[in-house]
Amino acid sequence: MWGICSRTVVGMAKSGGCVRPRHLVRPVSATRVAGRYLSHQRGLPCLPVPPLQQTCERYITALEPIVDAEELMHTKKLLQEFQKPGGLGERLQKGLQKRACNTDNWLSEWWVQLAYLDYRMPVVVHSSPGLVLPRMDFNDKLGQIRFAARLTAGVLDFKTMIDNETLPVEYMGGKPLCMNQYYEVLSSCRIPGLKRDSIVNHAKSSPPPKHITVAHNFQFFQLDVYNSDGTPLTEDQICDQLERICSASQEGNVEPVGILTTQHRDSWGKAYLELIKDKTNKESVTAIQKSIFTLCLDGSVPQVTNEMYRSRAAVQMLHGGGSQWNSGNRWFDKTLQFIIGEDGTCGANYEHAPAEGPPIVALIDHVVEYTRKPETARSPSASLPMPPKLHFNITPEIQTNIEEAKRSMDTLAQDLDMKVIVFGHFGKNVPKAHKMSPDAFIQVALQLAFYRMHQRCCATYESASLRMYRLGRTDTIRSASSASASFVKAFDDPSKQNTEKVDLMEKAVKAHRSYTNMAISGQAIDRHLLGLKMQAIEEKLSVPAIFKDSAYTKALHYRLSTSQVPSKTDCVMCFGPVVPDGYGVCYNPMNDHINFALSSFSSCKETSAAHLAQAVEDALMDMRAVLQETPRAKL
Ligand code: COA
Ligand code: HC5
Repeated sequence: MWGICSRTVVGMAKSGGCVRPRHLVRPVSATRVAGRYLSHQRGLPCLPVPPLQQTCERYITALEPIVDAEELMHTKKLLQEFQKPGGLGERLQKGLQKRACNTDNWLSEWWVQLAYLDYRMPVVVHSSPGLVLPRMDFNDKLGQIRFAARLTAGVLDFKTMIDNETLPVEYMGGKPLCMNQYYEVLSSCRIPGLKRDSIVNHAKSSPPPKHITVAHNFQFFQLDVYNSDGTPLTEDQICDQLERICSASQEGNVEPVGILTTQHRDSWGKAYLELIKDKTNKESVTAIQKSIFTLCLDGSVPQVTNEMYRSRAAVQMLHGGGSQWNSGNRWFDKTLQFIIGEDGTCGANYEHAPAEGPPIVALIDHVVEYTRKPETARSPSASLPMPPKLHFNITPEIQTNIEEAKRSMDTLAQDLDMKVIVFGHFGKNVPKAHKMSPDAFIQVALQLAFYRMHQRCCATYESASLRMYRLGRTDTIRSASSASASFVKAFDDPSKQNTEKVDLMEKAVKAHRSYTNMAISGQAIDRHLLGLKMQAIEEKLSVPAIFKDSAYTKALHYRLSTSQVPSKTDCVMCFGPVVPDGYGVCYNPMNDHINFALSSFSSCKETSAAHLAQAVEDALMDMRAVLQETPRAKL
């Protein structure tokens, strides 16, 4: 089951300055033993544990723009106490270093537990991102089915690369990246628990799953996508099967069992136990969990103007639009759901626990390229058995849970405000021409936009990839810095000269890029601090005072939660805010334009996704204008 033949369970693997038994290298499936995957993974360095003093100093620096002077003084004192020789900090640091030597990645397991499996808010909006593809060229049921078949064939094509371990290794700044997440996204599913969820990955079971789940009119079907000889079904075969599924599920008056997966995780954990008491229900749920992915063939949705189209599509991908629309045509615990409407709308939703956005986007880029290939002529094929429907017996208790889930989903759908914009004036080209990092430029513009709207700086999160390290996930780039604060405060000050504004802009952009470099090389502060806290819990020590401090609470209250997710396809990714008075901002910078999805909660009177969208556009334009108007010293 651990997939490493005994011959290899000898010797030691040296990596990241830490010698440890080779058997601690991550378990892999038997099919991958001799593969390139394993040797690639073994060559990756381990995530370092940053020096304690460095983190404490950098933490203080990061707090400067977001807490007041008194709070800062207090935190400094707490940190002095924490760091003193022979103190708690040293002890925890040693514990962490030991953990780093005994695991493949000291952080990953803790991170998945804390950030995802222990997090009890609904995965919908609060955790699972959506992805919107450009509108496709179909506008009826037949077009929907044909496209869905093509897309499915494209995913299977990508899956072949995963199965054969022929996926090209990715690089960042010339360094190879961990490829593990690619092996976690297909045939896997989250399972609700009463207090904590778990993930199953059936890709590793023998034999691996051969079917996908199709959702249509709130009904689920098991569609085998491989022939008995192991070859994938052709696009035509899939198309025929999807037509049969749609014909067999025209009746719309069905209980939307899938909506249960939109619930608060504690409620869903309870409802799940109730649901799977019934043998048929359990078999149906298992079939969904095991399936390679879910294909959601959505019912019609309200038609909107072209200008509103992407925002509406983002909502469809993020939560399905509420119980009267498509929120019940999903199984949100499923790691990967492709969503296809009748009007050319197409995208995905993914459950975040097993992987970050970039591997999902790479898969989708491949699929889109595949769907753009010219159609092959239809070839006659042997008839296949009807894909079985996954039945559910609905008891009165389950019925009540469904009604409750509908209500809470509708409240959440009502509350989520989403604005997608294509900023068309420039993309990465302009900052590059000014010798600035495009990502840092966009982040500084976000700081300016927020400051203009709210007259203050806020704790800001940007995802940084830790995939340079084995099993690496993310750390936080804290985009609000003292340099960005000086810049945003000066920018609209009429007493300041343009030369000073440009100088402050450059400093802010450089500070952001240098934080980014620090984060991607495992030297940022957030995961280290989290690790120290977890180490205290693990050692059954009292939680250090620095974590009970009001500054720490403020530092983690991310009113701006942001992420850059680049793609080859001109698509846009989206997610919800992480605090009630916050914004979620996902952006995809292309060469000459930038796609943004901005979200907020309507229940918060202070925030507005549309206003932030406007403020971001203005900030980007104003920053370019000042750069163009101001001659700069040669760099
Ligand atoms: N002058 C000119 N060009 C510059 C420059 C400068 N000063 N600084 C950077 N550039 C160029 C880069 O060379 C790069 O060129 P390319 O377009 O040819 O690749 C481009 O500008 C983009 O660089 P930059 O904008 O600095 O950002 P990045 O691509 O390094 O990305 C992060 C920064 C933080 C987004 C990235 O490191 C990361 O971690 N990504 C993963 C995030 C993630 O996982 N998100 C999803 C979470 S689920
Ligand atoms: C389709 C890609 C969506 C990106 C999702 C993302 O950025 O998730 C972040 C993950 C992390 O660990 O930083 C979390 N965030 C949405 C809260 C920024």
